Amino acid sequence: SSRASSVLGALDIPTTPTELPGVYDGEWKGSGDILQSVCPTTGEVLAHVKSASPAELHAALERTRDAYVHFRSIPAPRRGEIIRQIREALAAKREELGALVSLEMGKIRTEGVGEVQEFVDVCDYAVGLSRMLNGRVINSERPGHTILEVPNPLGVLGVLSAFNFPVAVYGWNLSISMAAGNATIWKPSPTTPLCSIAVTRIVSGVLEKNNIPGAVAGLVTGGKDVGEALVQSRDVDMVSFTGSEHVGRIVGKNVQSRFGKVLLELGGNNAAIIMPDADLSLAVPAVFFGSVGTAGQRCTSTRRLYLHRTIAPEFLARLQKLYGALKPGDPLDARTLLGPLHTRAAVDAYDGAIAELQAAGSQILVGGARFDGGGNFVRPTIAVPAAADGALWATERFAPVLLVAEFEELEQAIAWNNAVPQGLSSSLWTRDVRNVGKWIGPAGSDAGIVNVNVGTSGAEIGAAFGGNKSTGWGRESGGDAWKQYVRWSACTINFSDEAPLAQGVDFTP
Ligand code: UN1
Repeated sequence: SSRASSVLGALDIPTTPTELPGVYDGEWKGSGDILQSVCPTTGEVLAHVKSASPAELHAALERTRDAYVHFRSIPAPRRGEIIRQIREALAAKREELGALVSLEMGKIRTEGVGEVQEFVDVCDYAVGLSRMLNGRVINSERPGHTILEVPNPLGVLGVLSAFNFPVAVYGWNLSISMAAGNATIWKPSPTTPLCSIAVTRIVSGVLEKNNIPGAVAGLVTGGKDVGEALVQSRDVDMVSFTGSEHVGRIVGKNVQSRFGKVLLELGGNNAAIIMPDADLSLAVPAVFFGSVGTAGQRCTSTRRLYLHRTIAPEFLARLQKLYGALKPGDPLDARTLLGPLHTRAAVDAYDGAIAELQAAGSQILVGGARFDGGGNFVRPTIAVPAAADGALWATERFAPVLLVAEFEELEQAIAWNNAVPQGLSSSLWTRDVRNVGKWIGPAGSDAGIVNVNVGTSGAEIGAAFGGNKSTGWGRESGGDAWKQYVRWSACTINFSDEAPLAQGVDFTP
């Protein structure tokens, strides 16, 4: 369609029937299985992408290792300068890349552009970090001795990313990994190959201009077989995986069994708790964005809503009003707030979730059915299950389905917040500082993200991002996340003329 070709044309991506090379390790290639990029809004095939054959994956891994050996010897601030140039190149294509995200993934325009901005932001962070990859000097118990904690580059990072953030999550990993002096090899979701090709073209352009091996930021598109080979390869020192708990469990075990490092970012089943003193004019729109934004397809989407009994009727009336005004539309159209689900399979899963809720006696307040016609559009749904806890609440449904329950005491709501296996994000709405203390303290939310008067989704890059429990405990982007992307050495150095043993041990023969 002309809609698609104008988005693709702006990034010099030819449209079907051309087959695009989907592998980059310094050169573009691809002779493996053909991946189809399908537009979730129209169902049209946007492109055919030639994925990595086993031999190409093998070669790419070798080149990535060589690239690491080259890259680790470049001083970190100089690496930062290259990240700065990547930041500039991405920012220059912010709108075009954002539109591609909307076209291929299906999220709305402002969120597609926002995702590119997230990559730009974390590049800025990584540029600064490149001058702050600091170790420590520790006092030794022995005279004339000093202990250093030294961070060195780790090696090769494998990034396996999900369809829902086809640009930003790679950005978090690549930028920090480059600052740390690693080479990175990316296996994106098989359903968003164009986003990964467009990003890699921009990044590789900068690398090539600076005479840096392209395999510092390699790309291997492909399906399960390519992902498995990456996960099992001893050439990959750390695997950063974003996706389902089911696959994450397999990835985690595999990497662990060869004693590699693994960073998991798995399911979210995030709750918002609304206290009676909350400012509803802020809380209602925040829950609306959290549950319906990205059509409910963020790891951080709001999936559970706990309302204090006294404000529940008013809150629900106001929320339902916002839901009622939502219309599905083309995510490329700047006025659209509700885009499609990413795949037909996701629409089927939505249907299944609604059927499951109904069978368990839940009351459907709004939504409850897909939209007829083309595209993967479904009605955002608010449901009140028969019980306020139990199995229904424990699963992540990757669709705009919000479960609601009422509570009397904050302690009860916190107990429900913590009662699920997942632990990514959580949000409390109150103006009472005593509630805040409970919420962020030892008896508070057990999630990795614990917000107050801020919704569950839409985190900035400054803090480390990630979740606890079955979300996998991984941390990415800001904060201290970089410390996982290096190998640490404890170096005890003796400057003295004697060599005493620690702990006063005497081993004189
Ligand atoms: C994800 O859904 O995998 O906090 C990442 C957020 C975004 C990132 C979400 N900054 O919602």
